[in-house]
Amino acid sequence: MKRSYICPSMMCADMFCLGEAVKALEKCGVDYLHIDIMDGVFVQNYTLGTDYIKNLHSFTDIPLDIHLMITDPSDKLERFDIKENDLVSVHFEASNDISKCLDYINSKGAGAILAINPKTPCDVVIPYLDKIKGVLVMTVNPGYAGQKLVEGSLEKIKEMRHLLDGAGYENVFIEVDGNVSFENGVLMKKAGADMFVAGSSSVFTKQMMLNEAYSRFKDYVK
Ligand code: S6P
Ligand code: MG
Repeated sequence: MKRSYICPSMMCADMFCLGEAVKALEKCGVDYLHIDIMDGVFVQNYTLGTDYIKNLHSFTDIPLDIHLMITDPSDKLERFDIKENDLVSVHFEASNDISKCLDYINSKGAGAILAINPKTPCDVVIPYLDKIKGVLVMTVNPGYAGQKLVEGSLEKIKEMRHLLDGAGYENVFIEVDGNVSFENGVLMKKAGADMFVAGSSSVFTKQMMLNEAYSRFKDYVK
């Protein structure tokens, strides 16, 4: 059984207690902090930005999993403080030049991820398999936390795993993002997901303390 990676989604953290949340997540030993960057164009919402990433890098050694929901990222990637060991995902639907984006991310020593929206078919990733560490299968339409899982998401994860394995890319991981609740996490893992973006429906649930929710989620998806 492959190891699972957990990435708490920082847009779901209480912004007034951000430092405490990051320290608690350090203690938990989380793998990555998931950082949602939205530009109000590719998606309707605006969230975190370049300064947030820079400040977080100086505050913690936890690597970042930067999810860029912005139009034409190839023109903008240089504005982001990307460190070695970070992961950076660009959306297939948003990119004017995907190869250029992936090459740039790889040149920084970070891991490149290609993200696809729920309606985008799995096979669009095929031309890029040599350049990516993972694919990000969105299981909600990007833009907001707290949404319901899009129907067909589990089948899509299975299809993606089948496609990757069939093409000889067993090492390319599958990240899932959107309503990755405790229960959905288990089903997503079974379907072939390796990396779990944990937001308001799991690690940042209001029902329990952050460290308690994290260790519970870890038990569910391990
Ligand atoms: C959504 C964004 C996500 C959310 C996460 C929230 O566009 O990319 O990373 O922050 O999905 O998790 P939840 O459990 O509230 O759906
Ligand atoms: Mg995200």
